[in-house]
Amino acid sequence: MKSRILYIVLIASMLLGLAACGGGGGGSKKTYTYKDMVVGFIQTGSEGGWRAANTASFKETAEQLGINLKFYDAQNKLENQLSAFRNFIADKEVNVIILAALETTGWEDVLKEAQKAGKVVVLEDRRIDAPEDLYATYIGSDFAEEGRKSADEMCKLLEGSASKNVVELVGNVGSSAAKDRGQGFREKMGACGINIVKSQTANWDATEGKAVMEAWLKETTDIQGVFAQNDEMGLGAAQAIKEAGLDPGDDIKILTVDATAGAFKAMVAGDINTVVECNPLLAPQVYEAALKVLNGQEVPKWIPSQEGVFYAKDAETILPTRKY
Ligand code: GZL
Repeated sequence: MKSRILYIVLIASMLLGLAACGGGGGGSKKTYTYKDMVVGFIQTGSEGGWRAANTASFKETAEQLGINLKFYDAQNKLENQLSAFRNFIADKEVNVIILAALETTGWEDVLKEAQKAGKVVVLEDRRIDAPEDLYATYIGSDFAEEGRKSADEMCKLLEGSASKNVVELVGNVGSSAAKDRGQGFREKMGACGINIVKSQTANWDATEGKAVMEAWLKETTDIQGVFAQNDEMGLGAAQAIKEAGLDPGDDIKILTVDATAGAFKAMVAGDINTVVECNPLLAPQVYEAALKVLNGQEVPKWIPSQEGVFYAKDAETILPTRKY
C-alpha cells in the first residue's frame, strides 16, 4: 500500500514540475529581433533638408537591420496622419507604429485604439500633448533648449548693437518644434534686451520665409536680427534681405535651427551667422527603443537627442563631415 502512495506522489510531483517549467507547452516568452519588427512609420511630409535626412535615416537603418518598414508620407496633412495611424492599427502584420506628429493635439483616441490592439507606439522627432501611458517613448530634441540656445547666440551676435530688434520666422504653428523653440527663445532673450518686433509663420518653407521677410522689410529696415526656426526659412529671409539691397549676415544677423547642408553653405557664403543643431538621424535610437519595448523592457518616456551650435567661422571645415 505504502509503495502505491509513494508512486502516486512521485508521478504528481513530476507533472507539477513539468507544468511549472512550461514543459507542458505553458508559453515560453518569445524574444523579438529586428527581423520580427514590422514598422508602420507615419512621416509628416517633406518640408526641406531636415525632413529628407530624417526619412533617409529610417529607411536606411531599417534596411541595415532587416526591419520590414511600411513608410507613409502624410503630405503635411494631419487628417492623413490620423487615417494612416488607423490603417496601421488594422494591419495585422504591424507590431510597431512610429509617428512624427504634425501637431501636438488630437492623438488620444488613436493612441487608445493602438494600445487596445497591442501595438507599440513610439514618437519620433515631434512630441505630443497626450498622457505618457498611451505611448512607449518620445525620441527627439529638446526644442525649448534649442530656443534658449538661439536666444543666447543671438545675444552674442547683437552684442554692442544700440538696437536689438529681432524678427521671428515660425514653423508650423501647431507643431511642438515651433511652440517650444519660440517659448525657449522668449525665456532667454531678455538677458540682453532683445525685442521680437515681428513674428509670423512661414511653415518651415524657404519661399514663404522670403515672402514674409520681404513684407517686413517694406515696413521697416530697423531690424538687427532674424531668428528663423529652421534653415529653409532663414535661407528665404537671406534672399529677401539681399533683394532689399542689404547684406545678410552683416547688416542683419541671421540665426537658424537644424544645421542642414544648406545652412552650412550659407554660413560659408556669409549669409547666415550661427546655426543651432537639431539632429534628424534618430532611427537607430527609435528602433532600439521599440525592440526593447517589444521584449517587455522598460524605456525612459523621453530620450533627448544630443545637439550642438555651429558658427560661420567653422562652417567650411565642418561641412565635408556632415551627413545631411
Ligand atoms: C525638428 C523638426 C522640424 C525641423 C524643420 O525636429 O521637427 O521640422 O526643424 C522640420 O526643418 O520641418
